Order: sequence, then C-alpha cells, then structure tokens
Amino acid sequence: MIENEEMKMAEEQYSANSIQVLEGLEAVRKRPSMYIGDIGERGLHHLVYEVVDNCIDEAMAGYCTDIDVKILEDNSVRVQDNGRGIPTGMHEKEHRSALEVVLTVLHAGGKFDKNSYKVSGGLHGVGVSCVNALSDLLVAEIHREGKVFQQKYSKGKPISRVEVIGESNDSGTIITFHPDPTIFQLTTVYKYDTLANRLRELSYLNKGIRITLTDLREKVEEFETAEDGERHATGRQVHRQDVFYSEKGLREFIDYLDAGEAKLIPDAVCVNTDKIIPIDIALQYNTGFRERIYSYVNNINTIEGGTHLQGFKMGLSRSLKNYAEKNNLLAKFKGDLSPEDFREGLTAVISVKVAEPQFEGQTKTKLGNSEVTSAVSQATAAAMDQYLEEHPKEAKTIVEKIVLAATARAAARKAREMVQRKSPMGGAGMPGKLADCSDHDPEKCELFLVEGDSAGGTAKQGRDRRIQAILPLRGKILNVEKAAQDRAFESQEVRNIYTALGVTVAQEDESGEKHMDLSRLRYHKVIIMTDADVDGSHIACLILTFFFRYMFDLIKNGYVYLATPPLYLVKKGKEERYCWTDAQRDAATEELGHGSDKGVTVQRYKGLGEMSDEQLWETTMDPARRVLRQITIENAADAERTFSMLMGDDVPPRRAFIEENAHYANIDA
Ligand code: 0RA
Repeated sequence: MIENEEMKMAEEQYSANSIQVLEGLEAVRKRPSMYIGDIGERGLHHLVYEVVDNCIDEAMAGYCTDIDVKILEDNSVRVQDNGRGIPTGMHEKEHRSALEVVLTVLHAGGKFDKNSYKVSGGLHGVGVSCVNALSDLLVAEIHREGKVFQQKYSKGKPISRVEVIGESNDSGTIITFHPDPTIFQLTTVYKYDTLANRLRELSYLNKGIRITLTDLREKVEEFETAEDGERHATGRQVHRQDVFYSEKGLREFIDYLDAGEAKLIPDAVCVNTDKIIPIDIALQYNTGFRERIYSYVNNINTIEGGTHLQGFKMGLSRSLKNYAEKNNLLAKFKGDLSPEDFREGLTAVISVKVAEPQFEGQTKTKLGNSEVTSAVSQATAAAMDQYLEEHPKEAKTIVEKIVLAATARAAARKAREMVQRKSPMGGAGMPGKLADCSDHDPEKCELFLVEGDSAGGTAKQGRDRRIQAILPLRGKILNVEKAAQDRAFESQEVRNIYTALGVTVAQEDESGEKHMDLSRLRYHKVIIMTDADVDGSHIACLILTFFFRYMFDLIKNGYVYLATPPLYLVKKGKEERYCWTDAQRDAATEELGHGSDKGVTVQRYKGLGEMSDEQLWETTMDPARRVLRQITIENAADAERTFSMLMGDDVPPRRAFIEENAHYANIDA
C-alpha cells in the first residue's frame, strides 16, 4: 500500500496526459493468443481477470474496496468497482478522452508510467484495451466528478462519443463486455466455478477487498441423481452468488486449501515483510504426505515456480536444520536429510510483489529476478527461526515429521531402484500387460494408457501395431495425492508406467526443481484413453495428477494427450455419423433424417468397451481422423489445483466437479 504523501503525489500526476500511448489493437484481433494465452475457455475467462486486475490495482492503490462481477444472461460480463473511475478528460497528445485512450490503446493503463506503482496485473499485463479488442460490444460507464459518463465500443473501436448520461455522487468504473464469438469460436459460455475459483484466490491474495460474483443467467443447468442412479437435468432456475472476502489473507487461504486435513501445528506460520520486495507467505504442516506450494508474483500464479519459490525452500530448510541441530534433535537419526524431507505434508502459499518481474519458462509463469531468491530466503528463515524459538513443542513435532520423511525416503529409494532395475534394455523386462509396437523410433511411437482390460483388448485389436502400444491399467490407479512416496512406487500400475515409458524417477536439482532423464523415453505421445463418462474422467484426472506430480517434464515437453472417444453414433441405414457433442448429434439427426427423425437411431456410447475394434480405430485412434487434446502445463495445473483442493473425503462435490470439467482441456492438437 502506498503512503499518504505518495498517494497525493500520484493523484496530482495522474492527469489524463500521463497515459502513454504504445500500440494499436488490430494486432490483438489478428493474434489474440499472443495476448491472452489462447482463444479457448482459458482465454475467454482471462478477459474477466484482465478487467478485475485493473480494479485490484485501484484497490491496492487505496481507492477501491468493492468489486462486483456479474455474468449476465447473454454471457456478457459486467465488472463494477468503487475506485476513482477511469479519467474522462482530454488526453493532450491524443486529442481524445483519456477513457478512449485507456480502452483503445494497448498498454495504456496509465500504469506504464513508473510513478504509478503497479503491483497487480494480468498474466500478460495487456489491460482493458485488449478485452475491448476481443469484445463485439463493450460499454464503459464511469462515475466521476459528479457525473456518469458512458462510451460504447465494438471490436475495439468507439461506436459512440463519451456521453454524460446522468449524475452521480459516487465514483467508480463499470465495464460491461460481450466476448466476440468470431474470436472465441470454441465457446463464449462462462463457467461460474472457474470465475469463482480465481476470484476466491484473489480475495485471499489481497485481503480486505470484497469481491462479489453473481450469475444472472436463467436456466442454469442443475443436475440431480435419481433413484436409478441416472443424472437428470432439472432445468431449475438458479441465480448463484458468492461473496469473497478475506480478513486474514493467506492464513485463511491455507485453511481453505487444507480443509479436511489434520493439522500438525495449530496455526499457520506467517512471513511478512514490506521492504523493497513485499513478501507475504503462510505455511502449515498437516499429517499427510503431499507437498503443496502455490506461488504468486503480482497475483499471478507462477506454475513453474522460480526464484521466489527457490528462496522459500532454501530459507525453510536452513531454519529447520539449524534448529534441529542446535537443539540436538537429530541425535538418534542416522541417515541424511534431503531438501524434500522438510516439505512433506507442507502446504504453503507464497505471494511476492515485484516491480519489474521477469517471467521465463514455457508459460511465462516462472520468476527469473535473481534478487528475489535471497530476499525471500532471508525473510522465511527469520520468521521460521522466531516461530521455532517461541514454539518448542510444535518445533519438535515438525522435526519429528521431517525425520520420518527422511526414513520413508530411504524406503522409497529402494522401491525406486526396483523400478530402475527393471528398466528397458531392448524391450526385455517390459510389463506383461504391455502390447508394444514394432517400431522403435520414439518420435513415431505412441503409448495408449487404457482403462480396464476389456477396453485394452479392443484397443490392442484396433491399433496400428507398428507405432501404437497399449498399456491397460486396472481400475483406478493409485491415488498419488493420498499416498506417501514409497507407497506410490509399490503400486504395480505406477511401476508399469515407468517401465513402459523407459524413464526413471525425477530427481531434484540444486534449485529445488524436479527433472527426469527423457533420453530413453520410448514414446513421444502418451495418450490417456478412458471412457467418456464420469468414471472415465475421474481416472483420466488421477492419471494426469500422477503425471503432474511425478513426471512434470513429460507434460512440459508436450508428450501427454487425452484421447477423445465419441459420445454418439447416429445411424440411418448404412449411413453413420460419429458425434462428439450434442449439437453434432442434433445436426447429424437432422441431416440423415432429412428433417424427420424417422429411421434414425442414436446410440450413446457409454464406454470404450462398447465399440468394436474397428470403431475405436476410426474414431479415436487413427492418427488421420482422431482428435487428441494435448495437455498443457496450464490445464494440467488447473486440473491438479482444483482436483487437489477437492481431495478431502467429501466425495459428492468432487464428482460434480469432475463431471462439470470432464472436458477442461483445450483442443490444440
Ligand atoms: C487509468 C488511470 C486511472 C485509473 C484507471 C485507469 C482505472 C482503470 C480501471 C479499470 C477498471 N477499473 C478501473 N479503475 C481505474 C487513474 C484515475 C485517476 O487519476 O483519477
């Protein structure tokens, strides 16, 4: 938060002409993915985040307390805040209003000006103008200086002047936009839960801001499970609303993440500094085995981590190790402590604000600023030192947990060595269930992970045995979220995956990142093929979570895919159409029946096992005809995060979530 003096200065300098002009918007419409990541579901939701980020900036600057997000009936979104309102005066250089400049010029947030301290920011930091460019209609309404101003735009161009449409005693900005369907061809339908998750996260990361989300769409599809176990749409009309407000910030974020976990220590440990690099961290240990660290830079989730994460890990280990040694708590322990041992059962959220962040990595979500490492490391160690000194009982409990983790790790290593010993030497020692392909060029070869032996059998019959290998997995593979490391490697299914792929377990490097040796990877496409139903999605989710946690490099290299079996077969006589969506089904029925559904049959595929080997080949496996969905780091992280947040014992909401998100991945392959 800026001090009062600075605030006044900022206000003075914040005249309309301090807004710099950089770029036009045609570029955004030409290559939208460059600016918002993609033009699928992610990009669509990104538009909302981009506007909300500007409101958060207003709040961070001390001018705004409330943000209101509404999904309107036609999937327009209305974002209202009670900040200062975008300036409406004339922009000297541009000869038009500052409002129009902010809305039509890329990077003209007024925030490029070094004087305005920008801490928040969209993933790409492109601002509201980008949202404007990608909307077929955007209405900006500004409450400021006693008046209500309004201007309308379409596809980034003004379609009206700035008009005064009323009087107002308050101040604020209301942006209402409708995503342009010619850009967002896949979908323009907003998902409440997706928005809710991000807004909840923002409220924890920026305590004290009240964010309200309301869904005003009629006929929100609500399902219920009838006695026969079938799920039916009730067509019930519901308006959903949530208010996200966090008084204590990250401390409450941790409680949310760890709901359902047994705490190891009563209260989260917090790290707070307001030096050059503001640092906000909360951490808690639970009795489980998972390590979950979510890191943020300027409110952006840094999926690939970076220097802040590295600093945190260093500071945490250093403090705990010092304490344990100083207090002679390791006397009976014979083995050695590895960095990971300090993080078993750890849940932590790291949030730093960096003035000029350098983002690296494939998804540009890895912090590169080297000065951040030592700042975070020192702050973490200092806060931990103090906590441990002041809480000797809890300190002892944590150290005991670390020693246990180290002991289990030794056992895990043994199990791992078993896996490695069985690793492939020219095809020998492959799992018995693997139906391998004959070609040995990894670039050409594909491994299908198939749920169940019967579907596995069909796949073996239907495949191209030159380049396609099949590994059937029995039932639900071990839920690695819940398992300790050594147990994960005891699982036959898990071992089979390692052996078939020809890889060994990932190892942590000096900077705390896990990497695996892919030089002997046997297939460059690993395709998860499960039924197109709830259980199938659940299994796909479990397998994905496993890859995310243990074989991240596979996802990072783009080697992991989901197969997409069809949902329907529409038939009339000899004519057949496979359909993947309800819309396709309806169109096919129409087409084959020439307007009537007489003689047209619709077969709903429930599982892969219902298809013949030929059908499976034609629809799902044939490289020339199938649609594969490549798993990206972002959607794997989304799946993991949401999945992992829902991993408590509360099964029903989890099922509903999985059902809802069965098709979270974007079609990009
Ligand atoms: C440019 C300059 C100022 C504020 C904003 C933009 C602004 C943008 C958005 C977008 C959504 N809500 C917003 N609130 C503010 C500075 C305002 C001033 O100097 O009075």
